[in-house]
Amino acid sequence: MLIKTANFVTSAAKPAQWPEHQGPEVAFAGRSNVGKSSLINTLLGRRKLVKTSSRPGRTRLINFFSINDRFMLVDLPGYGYARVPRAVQKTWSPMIEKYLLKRSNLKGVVALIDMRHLPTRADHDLVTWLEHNRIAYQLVLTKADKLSGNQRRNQLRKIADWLETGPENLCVFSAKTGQGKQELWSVIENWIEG
Ligand SMILES: Nc1nc2c(ncn2[C@@H]2O[C@H](COP(=O)(O)OP(=O)(O)OP(=O)(O)O)[C@@H](O)[C@H]2O)c(=O)[nH]1
Ligand SMILES: [Mg+2]
Repeated sequence: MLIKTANFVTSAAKPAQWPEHQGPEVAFAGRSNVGKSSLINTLLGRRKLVKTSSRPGRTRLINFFSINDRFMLVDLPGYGYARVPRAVQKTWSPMIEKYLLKRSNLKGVVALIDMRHLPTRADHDLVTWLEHNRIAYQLVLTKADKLSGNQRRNQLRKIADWLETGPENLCVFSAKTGQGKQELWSVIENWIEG
């Protein structure tokens, strides 16, 4: 994918704030700190377009980015971060759920899981929920650079087992080395062209 332009469009807390449809959309979901914002920056080859942070809970609103004036990438707030105030947590999941269910130009969801750990209950719930609602998704294992080759192979198999899927359905990714970037782009291209 040749990125000619990548621009922040808006942040939204509620549907009225979603931007008007501008072609197809792909969203990025996963636990706080899993690397959603970093992954988007890596895909776009822009180091600082999307704000990232070593502290979980950085992204609190739904952020829309317009790419090549043709499609949008959507950075979602992370789930499952206990230290965010309860009141804030409570507004998060309905906000995300509404977006995923009602956004008619949404073509697919990239679901991120930290490769160093087994998926949490919340990760599992997200996958089940996406399947139940027939939303196309691609699983991505993040932070692959933090593991050795052997550890990567082991974790890939374990996580696939845990999610009751095959390792070929998991895209191994690193925002640091760019591993998995082309593979993920081809999935996204299929969604936005299909
Ligand atoms: N080594 C390494 N670090 C990563 C990778 N991806 C993300 N990180 C680091 O993990 C931390 C969290 O990354 P973010 O991209 O902000 O995570 P997020 O999922 O957007 O987090 P929230 O917005 O809080 O939900 C940052 O310190 C990143 O630098 C990766 O592939 N490799
Ligand atoms: Mg983020």
